Amino acid sequence: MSTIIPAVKKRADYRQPDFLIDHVDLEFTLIETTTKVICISKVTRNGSHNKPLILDGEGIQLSSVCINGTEAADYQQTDTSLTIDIDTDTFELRIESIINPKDNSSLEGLYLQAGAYCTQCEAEGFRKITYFLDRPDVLATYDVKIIADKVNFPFLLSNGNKVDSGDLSDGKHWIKWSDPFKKPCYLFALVAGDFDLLEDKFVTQSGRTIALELFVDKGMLGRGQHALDSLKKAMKWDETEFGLEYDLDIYMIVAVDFFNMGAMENKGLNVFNSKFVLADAQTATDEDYFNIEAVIAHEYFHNWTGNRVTCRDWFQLSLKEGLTVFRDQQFSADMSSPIVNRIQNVKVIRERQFAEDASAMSHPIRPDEVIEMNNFYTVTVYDKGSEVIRMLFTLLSKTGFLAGIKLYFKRFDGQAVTCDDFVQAMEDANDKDLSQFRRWYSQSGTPQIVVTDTYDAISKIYRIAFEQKHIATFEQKEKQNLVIPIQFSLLNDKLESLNLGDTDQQQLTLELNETQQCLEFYNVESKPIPSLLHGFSAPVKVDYPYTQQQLGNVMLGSPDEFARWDAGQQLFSNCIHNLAGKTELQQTTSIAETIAMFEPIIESKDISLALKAEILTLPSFETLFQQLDTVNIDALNQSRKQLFKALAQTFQANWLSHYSAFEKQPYAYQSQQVEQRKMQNLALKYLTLSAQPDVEQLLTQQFNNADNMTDSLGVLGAAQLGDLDLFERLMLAFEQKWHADPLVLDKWFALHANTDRSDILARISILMGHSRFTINNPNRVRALIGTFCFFNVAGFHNIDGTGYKFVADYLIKLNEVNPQIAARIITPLIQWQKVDKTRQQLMQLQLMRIGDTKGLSKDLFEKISKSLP
Ligand code: B3K
Ligand code: ZN
Repeated sequence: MSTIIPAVKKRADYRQPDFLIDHVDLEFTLIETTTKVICISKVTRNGSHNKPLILDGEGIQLSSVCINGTEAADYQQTDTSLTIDIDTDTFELRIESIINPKDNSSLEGLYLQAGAYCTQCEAEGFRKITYFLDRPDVLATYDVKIIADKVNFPFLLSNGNKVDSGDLSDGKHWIKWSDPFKKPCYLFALVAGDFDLLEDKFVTQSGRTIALELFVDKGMLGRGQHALDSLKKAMKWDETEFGLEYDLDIYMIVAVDFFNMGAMENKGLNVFNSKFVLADAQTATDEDYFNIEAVIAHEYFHNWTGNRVTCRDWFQLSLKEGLTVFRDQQFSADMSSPIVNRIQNVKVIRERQFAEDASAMSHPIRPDEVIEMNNFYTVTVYDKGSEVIRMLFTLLSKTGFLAGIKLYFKRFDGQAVTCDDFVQAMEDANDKDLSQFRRWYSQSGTPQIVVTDTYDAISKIYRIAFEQKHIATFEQKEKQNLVIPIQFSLLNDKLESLNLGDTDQQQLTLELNETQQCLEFYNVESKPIPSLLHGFSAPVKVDYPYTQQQLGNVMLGSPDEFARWDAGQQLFSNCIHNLAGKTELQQTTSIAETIAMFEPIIESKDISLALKAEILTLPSFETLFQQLDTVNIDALNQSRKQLFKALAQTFQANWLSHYSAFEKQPYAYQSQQVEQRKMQNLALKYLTLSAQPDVEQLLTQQFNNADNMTDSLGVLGAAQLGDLDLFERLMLAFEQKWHADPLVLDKWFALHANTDRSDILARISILMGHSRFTINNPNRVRALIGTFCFFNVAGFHNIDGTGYKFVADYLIKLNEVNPQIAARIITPLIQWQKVDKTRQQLMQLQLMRIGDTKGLSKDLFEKISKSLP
């Protein structure tokens, strides 16, 4: 690889900062390519030492350095730092410099895109704005003055409260903001532009009135209400559930079109990807509505878990992210269907987190080594991090968990702390030893729980043994036993749950902390079937030698809805994995037997529509992929399609009745309607696959009559799955209708990218030239290139290697524009460990090509160097 090797940072190397900054005065004069930044910091030496002050900075043109009002001469600059020799212990440091927001395509630091200035500082973007101690354990209050042209930038926003403003003679104006809460620089934000503004109020539990302001692109006001409503729900929920109230007098959210992630929790001024703000029935799907509510809540919840108590160093990222994801998941569950939510959470773990654990990028939720911090905003840190918090919630009970949270804020409000500090608070508040549980923070990998059981008909004793197994991960060979809460129940052959305790207790939680633990049950009349891992009580894989018949019983009889869904998924998975290599007759029989087990589900009137739709949805290719050690991609893809089709044909009549079961109502994002649309659109997919004679008519009708995006996309998805010519016609009509709406067009780009046709690469190349496509916008790149990479199995993994090469070519270009997005999209390419040798070599070849790129970013370097053998 052609690069100078970037430095590895280690968690164990943490040292307190040599200097502290407790107040910052910033002044920005916004000019496209020459923005002037004046940063005045009140600096104090931390402890007694004579080390110099070393500030971080990247791509900054330094104009002057003054100490206590006098120009300093004694400083040295490198590409990434400014070292100032100083022997005073407390001083005022004034740094004036120039930056270029217009040419900043990395969307990190201060950038100008689509006529608006915007910042993104987490994790280490503040150093692209000014020389500073860019680390989360330096907490300061900020006063910020922004000066800009008044016509083009009527809104000048920053953190905290607006304290002053004025006009200047040259058509410019200025606004001054003051944030009274101490914060690390990663929570700093500035936005300047012209927006439409949606305003509202929230009265807190203590009676304070908070001004809510939502800034959207001109003309988008009608799409902001759902986000604002979601914010109010989140504010209320955090008061009721966690007793946490908002602290500033104003809460602002700005939606921008150019953004690397979903959103950012800057103090009092959240910046959002417009995808997670804007919604109306015509342009947003039910899923979009759901995600907006969840992301708005997530960023809001950060105000306490992240901002008031923040991270000591970036290795502790899960301190705020794992906890905040857990909080947003609980919120979403309370706002809609808990079971559908839990299933979605688990899919993320099984499809993506297990994949990360099995790859060269495996890391514990609290990583030990990092080259580029942006590479660690991962499903492991976020979603497995949330599962770890959830296990604490299970082990300590809701009351115990909330007591721990209370103590955590009492101890650490206003500080930058560690994951250990968090666990300590949980431990102290509950008087429970969590020393072994702490290993979840330091150990990577997916534990496997092997369950075996025996039944003795004479003594009527049932024994069930749980064993935890840990396989080595790429970066960590030695593993230790964890504390794993396993919730389970036992079913008899009449599908009744056995009583497992003294009282009427159907479910037990085993705290598995040894290699193997065995439980005994007496007076058991016949051999029961265990229903395991209720609610996905731990992020593990469970291995029990179920027969298909037993799985069928768990699916029908378990008292836990998650376990019922999971059993159904295992039934499907087993069937799919066992198809290859069988004769045609054997295949037909096995498929028919599996499908027959779902008859009571599809015909059930008792089961909720949401759960029914989930049970009748096949496991994704990604989930199936993660269940195997080595994968024959073509066979797996083929077998999944085979079962899909058979399911469509066998239940054709049921699909038709499900499709037509509900009366059409005007669109509302409301649980019952959401569930009905979900079922209808699932049925439509199956009807299309079953080659239902009048299906084209059904599709066209729904497409033409749809008053909402969920139903329109439902048609396109079905037509695509059925490989119908109609698909192309409808796509054309869709594009004509939505040409001017980039967020909607992203859905169209993504559908194209996921098409299973031999001309897929030509198709994507043409779309790259589409007038609305630009490599500079992460949403467009994710929609087109990201979708191809992550979801188009046949195209990406084409055995001729063209898919890999295509992606590599693109990533080489994207490396120069936006390294963060390039490093996200490369994920499927570095996950070559489970595919066949031929593909492994083809993938590695492309990784080497990218690795040889001149000017390779740290982001890509880290992933490629780890993944190449
Ligand atoms: N904290 C931000 C993510 C920042 C990502 C930096 N590459 C959003 C969130 O998790 O809420
Ligand atoms: Zn977050």
